[in-house]
Amino acid sequence: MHNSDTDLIYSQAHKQVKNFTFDAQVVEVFPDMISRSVPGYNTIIDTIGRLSQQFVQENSNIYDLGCSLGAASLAMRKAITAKGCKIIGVDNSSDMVKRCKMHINAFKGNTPVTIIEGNIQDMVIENASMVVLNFTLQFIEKSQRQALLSKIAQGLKPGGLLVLSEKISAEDPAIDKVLIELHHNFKRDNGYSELEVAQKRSALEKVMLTDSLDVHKQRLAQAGFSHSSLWFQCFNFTSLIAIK
Ligand code: GEK
Repeated sequence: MHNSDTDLIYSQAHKQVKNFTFDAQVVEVFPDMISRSVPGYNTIIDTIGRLSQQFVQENSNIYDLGCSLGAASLAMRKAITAKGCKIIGVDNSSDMVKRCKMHINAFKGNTPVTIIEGNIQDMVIENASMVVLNFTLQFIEKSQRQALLSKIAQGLKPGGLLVLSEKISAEDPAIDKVLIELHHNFKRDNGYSELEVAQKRSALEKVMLTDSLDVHKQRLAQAGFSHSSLWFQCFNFTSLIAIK
């Protein structure tokens, strides 16, 4: 039995699997899709809330880049105690932005949230005490990732925090294979069929390109972050914190 919010996008055989996009069909099932596909997603969202309580400074901006339906923005809005702050969520999918605005307005909170439709690569980041890239950098072209991280570091105040969550590839192919298999098992355990796992993999192949943990850490150092560390890993899904 499935209800209408269940992700069934790849449950039937597609003649040709198109590149994955964040369209209306995906938006409809997104909360179900992300929690059944990303191990630790809820833990990461909760922790982003906790980190915001710790790191958000008074009279500063908080950015949620690639905000989808605003889960991280909502977690931060609930947790922030600092005064005079503004949360800015950005996504370039108009279907996501439409639904995100409804979602945000359905909850109350003291910190104002503005949702903007746009490319995070064109956004000005300024007076920021916290920036979240929760599984978004992996959709940016590899050659443009350094520039984006450098811009974020420049827009952060001293002591400001970046949360960078990414699906990674392991340097060692033998380990990579094990992590991928564990992830596919996780999806099967969450009710995805063999066909769904295979078709989703091929839809993401060209639009989601993963880096190793080392590459992420080097980029963060190059961008000007003084400290960075992995704080979460489950299989090939990770989250890092970096402090300016
Ligand atoms: C969450 N952070 O639930 N500019 C703006 N948005 C973009 C861009 C871009 N260049 N590229 C991709 N996106 C969310 C989950 S999902 C991750 C993030 C996933 C957006 C895209 O439209 C989508 O909404 C989001 O980044 C990635 O905490 O689905 O694997």
